[in-house]
Amino acid sequence: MSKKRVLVLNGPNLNMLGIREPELYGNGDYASLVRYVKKSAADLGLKVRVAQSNCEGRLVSLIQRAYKRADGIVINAGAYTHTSVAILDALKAVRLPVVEVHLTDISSREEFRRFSYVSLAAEKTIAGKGFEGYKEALEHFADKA
Ligand code: DHK
Repeated sequence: MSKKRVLVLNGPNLNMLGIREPELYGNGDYASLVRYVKKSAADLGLKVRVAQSNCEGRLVSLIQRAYKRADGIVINAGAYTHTSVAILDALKAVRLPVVEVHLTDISSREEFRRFSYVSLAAEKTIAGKGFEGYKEALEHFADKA
């Protein structure tokens, strides 16, 4: 059986990990997150593509590109989580299973972070577990037959 292909997508400011608010997001930088995701995927027997963009339209295009090229999407849309109907529509358009990830617990932060458009397209949301949340999201796809 061929390996499942998962697109791991990160939105704005996640490239600033290690620098941005370490008390919230931790000390690990974006390169170490990418390494962690790739290692987790390899351990789970998944084929992974990891991408990051600060631009909403670019994220929409990357989601569209996943159509017929990926079996699932793991997404941390950063601040676009709370604002982007365009990203929600793209996730719905490609009809792929989606797991939403957040490094922090968005339900216990500012009021404006409590609502997530991405959740409306996601099978599962994992928040507040740091890098480990990405591994848990990949496990969701590895567990599926
Ligand atoms: C990342 C961001 O950049 C924020 O805008 C979200 C999310 C939370 C995270 O916890 O990974 O509100």
